[in-house]
Amino acid sequence: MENLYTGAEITWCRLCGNFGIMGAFAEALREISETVPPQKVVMVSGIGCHGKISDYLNLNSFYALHGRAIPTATGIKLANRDLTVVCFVGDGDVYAEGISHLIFAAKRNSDITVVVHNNRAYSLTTGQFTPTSPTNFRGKSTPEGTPEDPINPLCLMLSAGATFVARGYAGFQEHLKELMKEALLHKGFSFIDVLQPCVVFYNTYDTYNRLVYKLPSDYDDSNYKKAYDTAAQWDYNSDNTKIPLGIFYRKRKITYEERV
Ligand SMILES: Cc1ncc(C[n+]2csc(CCOP(=O)(O)OP(=O)(O)O)c2C)c(N)n1
Ligand code: SF4
Repeated sequence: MENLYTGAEITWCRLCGNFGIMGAFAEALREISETVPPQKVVMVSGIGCHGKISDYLNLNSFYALHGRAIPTATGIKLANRDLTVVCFVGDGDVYAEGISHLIFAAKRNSDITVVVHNNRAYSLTTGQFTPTSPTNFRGKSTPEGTPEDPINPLCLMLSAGATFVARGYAGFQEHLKELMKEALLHKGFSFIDVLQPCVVFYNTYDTYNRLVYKLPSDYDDSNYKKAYDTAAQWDYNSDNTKIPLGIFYRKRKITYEERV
């Protein structure tokens, strides 16, 4: 396989979690390139620090509008069913402005993969709070702390009908690569929320390094109720509850493209 990187200058901050996400994806693609040839892959990114991944990887790519990566991706997939379509989106991008698109793509079981760079801040625009920021998060738009509680995106996706629901951590690149391979090969709507520390506006490395753990190898990912309970385990406002990582739920179900 040819070099996957374009050689464009990378302007992410040193130690940004986006490096772990891009590295995991490039390696995942390399390992499944016989099944999923890179020329059949399309990346669709949102607008934000995360979106620059489209500049750095030498793949077919589309910079969508902020919040609109998913409808772009579902359209590409519907019209070109032999393509593997992957969205790289931010938590501000997809859990705020683009939330309805995320819910409907999961509901329809559109055969795309969504990777969320969840740094829990709008970072490109210098640190406003997003739907996953903890209560009292202090940023440019909330100097006295946000008065809102965070959402739990995994519970949301399970409720909406996603057929592959996972959480990864940018600090565990090898583990994230395995999640990405499974997500790309899954037929149906695949969702990976990736904990992505932003070293400038919300540096969560120490907290995550202390709290994350991998789901055990005998975890049953076909059990919906168990998946929901496991997803609800992490209290987004707590610095003490453990954070499970892995594939929470997986199910084969007729896709939107198969139905239409
Ligand atoms: C329609 C629209 N709304 C708002 C913006 C301004 N905007 C650009 S990037 C951004 C924040 C991105 O935050 P997030 O999606 O969390 O990505 P990050 O920068 O953290 O990777 C916003 C609000 C825009 N470009 N277009
Ligand atoms: S501001 Fe945060 S998210 Fe953006 S490149 Fe820097 S560390 Fe990464």
